[in-house]
Amino acid sequence: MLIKLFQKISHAQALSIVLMILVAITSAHFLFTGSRVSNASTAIASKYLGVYYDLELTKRVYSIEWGALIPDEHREIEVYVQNEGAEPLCPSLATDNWTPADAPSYLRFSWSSDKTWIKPGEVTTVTQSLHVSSGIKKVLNFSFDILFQARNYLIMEDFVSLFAENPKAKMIYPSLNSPKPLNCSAAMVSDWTASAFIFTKLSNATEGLDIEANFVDPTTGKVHGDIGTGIVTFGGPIVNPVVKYAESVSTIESDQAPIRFHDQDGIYSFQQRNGSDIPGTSLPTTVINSNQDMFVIEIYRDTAGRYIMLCYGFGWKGTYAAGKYFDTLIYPDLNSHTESWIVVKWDDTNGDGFVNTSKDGDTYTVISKGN
Ligand SMILES: [Ca+2]
Repeated sequence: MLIKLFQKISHAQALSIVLMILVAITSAHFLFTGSRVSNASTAIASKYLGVYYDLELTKRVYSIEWGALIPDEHREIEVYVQNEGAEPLCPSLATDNWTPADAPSYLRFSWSSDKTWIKPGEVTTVTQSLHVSSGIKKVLNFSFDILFQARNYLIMEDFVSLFAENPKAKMIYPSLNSPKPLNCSAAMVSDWTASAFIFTKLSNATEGLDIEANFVDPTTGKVHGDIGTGIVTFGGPIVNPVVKYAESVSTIESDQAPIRFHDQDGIYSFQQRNGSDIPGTSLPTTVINSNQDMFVIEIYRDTAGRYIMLCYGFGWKGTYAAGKYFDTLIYPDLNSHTESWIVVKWDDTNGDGFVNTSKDGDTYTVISKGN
């Protein structure tokens, strides 16, 4: 019918009819929504990140045009982010400078990335999403900055992607045997018991002992596994050669763990990788394995690109407490754990001689954390 109508009128008349229809549709749209939102974001990329509109990496992104938005609309814009640095990076996006200041109460920005980590030169697709609240009433303009940031260290929040869902995850147990690699002592069954708190969260892990040459090099204490392997192990440097290697001052720095065990004449403490003391972490051996202990949980990436998670206390109770602490207080709230390492003191507050969770009466005090 429309074609027949057009045949009976001039070209100019047809054009004006089309315009009238368009205006009618647009007006109806405005009437229906009651408001119209349009604007853009300034894109600010940190050093070592290149942000592009195209996969060929020819058009750099300086701003994101959100265009016209209506209430309850969800808009997604994809960009390509390249690692222009020399080491793997984990991208993360943040927002800043919202105008008006209360805009985040009706505009929700979120983002996702195809890859958690991008190798040097590699590209990941980042999807930016903006959702407009259905309750927005007034016509307004907005603007905000999008900060493309990156970090080169791991944080607890990465646990799911780097360990729990990693098809190349390994759980290495310090064996009860002796002799062992690096002259480590025989471990205790409690180190294994503590491991269960994490092992149950790993969907694809293989298990092995520190005396198995395909898990740990018997001469160096270095773990085996190609890039991307996620390794979890419990027990400290006295019983665990993986930890002993990671804490040795003779180990190359890029293979060293962030935190180090220190024994000063029977006073145990934790130090940073650079040898500086961490205040508040000293405990005499007389209270360890009795009613107090101190433990560390830490994750880092080694030179070969393996992800490593170490958990241990000064004594066996501290190691067990580390497992319970991760299970009950870190894992359920991973998103708020942006630290690479955490040192916690355990107290047997309910005096039963056993390691209980905080709900069951014992006390856990965060002494220090960082990345
Ligand atoms: Ca207790």
